[in-house]
Amino acid sequence: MAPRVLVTGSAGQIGAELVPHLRSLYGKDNVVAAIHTSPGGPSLRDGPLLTLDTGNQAAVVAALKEYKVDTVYHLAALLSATGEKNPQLAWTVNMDGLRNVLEASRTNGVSQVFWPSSIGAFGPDAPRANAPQNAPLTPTTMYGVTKVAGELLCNYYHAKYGLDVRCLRYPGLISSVTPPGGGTTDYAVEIFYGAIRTGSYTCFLREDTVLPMMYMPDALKATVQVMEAPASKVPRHLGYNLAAFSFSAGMLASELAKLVPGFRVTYAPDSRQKIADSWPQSIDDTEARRDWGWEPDYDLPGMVADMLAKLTTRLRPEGKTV
Ligand code: AKB
Repeated sequence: MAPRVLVTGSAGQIGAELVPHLRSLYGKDNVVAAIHTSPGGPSLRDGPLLTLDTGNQAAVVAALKEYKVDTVYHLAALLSATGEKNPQLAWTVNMDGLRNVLEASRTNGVSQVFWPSSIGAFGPDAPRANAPQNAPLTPTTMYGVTKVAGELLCNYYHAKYGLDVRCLRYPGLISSVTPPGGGTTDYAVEIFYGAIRTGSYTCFLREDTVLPMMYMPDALKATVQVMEAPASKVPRHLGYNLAAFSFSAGMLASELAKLVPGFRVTYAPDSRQKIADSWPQSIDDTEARRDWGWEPDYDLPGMVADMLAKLTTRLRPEGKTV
């Protein structure tokens, strides 16, 4: 039987693609998209859609009951750069929302919860290269603090109440659907818009900044894979390290320039550089591969070619110049 799913943060970077993906797998009526401040795109409107503030536990409970939900993907959160501008709000949105969802879930018969952690959980004490699963987690951003505390809370709910919470540490995600918003890795999406619209881009990170990244189709694949794996294959309820490829801003610019002749990138690092410098450059995801068979499909050239083709079609319909 198909799960009855609630996705919070449906208008966000992951939600905007995860909702249509889950609806294609489980049926439109079985996936409820919850939005908060942003209305979200048309793809959310071909199934149940509701406005939900995850800061309000009673409202979360009401949504679970109304739609007879048994599986929650709790994606509503502030990202790293927005979080550093307003750390108190980041704590409130990211932590109160998670606690409310976990508590509402365990008291209302929800059997599975997915929650996204991030490479933001790492800090300067983790090795820069191939950060292992059990590296010290000492983030220097409020976003990272909420990711570490959130992982611990997920793990607690599993140990104390038996709630089946599953959690991935996503790398920077690159989406052809959702415009970037509030992340440190957003440059890797913005750069495509620059290449297509003006043939140029000013990058807010240094050219040599290397970060772990992943194309959204792989992130969707990993998310569904970890959620559908039998419980015996998912012994970890803290976040699983997850990796696809790592590149520097300069490497991405060069790869794009192969397909967009004359593409020019300049570099003007801002406050987000400090956040990027506190994260590892690459991630060891051996446990995800071993436990539930994780394997990415896209490498850097594959992602760039696909992303460019999809965005070009969207931004320049019928060959018109934007
Ligand atoms: C961000 O940049 O804040 C996110 C992340 C790496 O978690 N994309």
